[in-house]
Amino acid sequence: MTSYATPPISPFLLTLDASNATLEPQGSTLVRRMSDLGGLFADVPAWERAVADGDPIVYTVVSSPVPEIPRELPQSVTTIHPGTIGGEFWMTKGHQHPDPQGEIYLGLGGCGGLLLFDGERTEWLEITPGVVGYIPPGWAHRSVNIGDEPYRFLAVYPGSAGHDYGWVLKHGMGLRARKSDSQVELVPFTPTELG
Ligand code: PAN
Ligand code: ZN
Repeated sequence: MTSYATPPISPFLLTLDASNATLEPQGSTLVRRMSDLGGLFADVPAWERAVADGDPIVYTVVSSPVPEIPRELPQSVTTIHPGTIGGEFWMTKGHQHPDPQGEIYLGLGGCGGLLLFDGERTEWLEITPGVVGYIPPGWAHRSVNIGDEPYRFLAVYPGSAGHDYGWVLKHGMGLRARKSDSQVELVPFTPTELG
């Protein structure tokens, strides 16, 4: 038998209810409200009004019990609610993996965009139920709900990857996803937006 510094957890079955975004067994749940998304939307006054006007839940992340430690392969289901701030679709904070590691997203419900940025190049992938988006190592990633119903996806990523949110605040994500005549309009970040 292989010996590990941190023993892996035991094999188990995970039951995924895609329409309710529940996992059984279930680990922790993260709730991100509008007030947690400071500095991310271009229209700051519109973001401030949304925070003052009930500070809605923008997205939740329900995790399985697999820990975020080296060699494990954690999973989680993200649900982003529909909405816009100053015309920009509701979205996740977005992050870079400090330990450059790949990740997959499987669409479960609704319609979303996966925005990828490696510091120079941007990619935009649209994800619907049954579609897998691949995030290569070194690409920061953000998810966007581009529909009128909750957008849900399963994420599977290496436990050593980590989550660096400061990278996105500093470098942006290359593009913003805006609603325009019921379509998605991708507009570049302006240099003055970046610190
Ligand atoms: C996902 C994300 C999740 C929430 O599980 O962590 O969708 O997005 P933020 O972490 O950007 O708030 C993932 O990419 N994990 O690595
Ligand atoms: Zn990630």
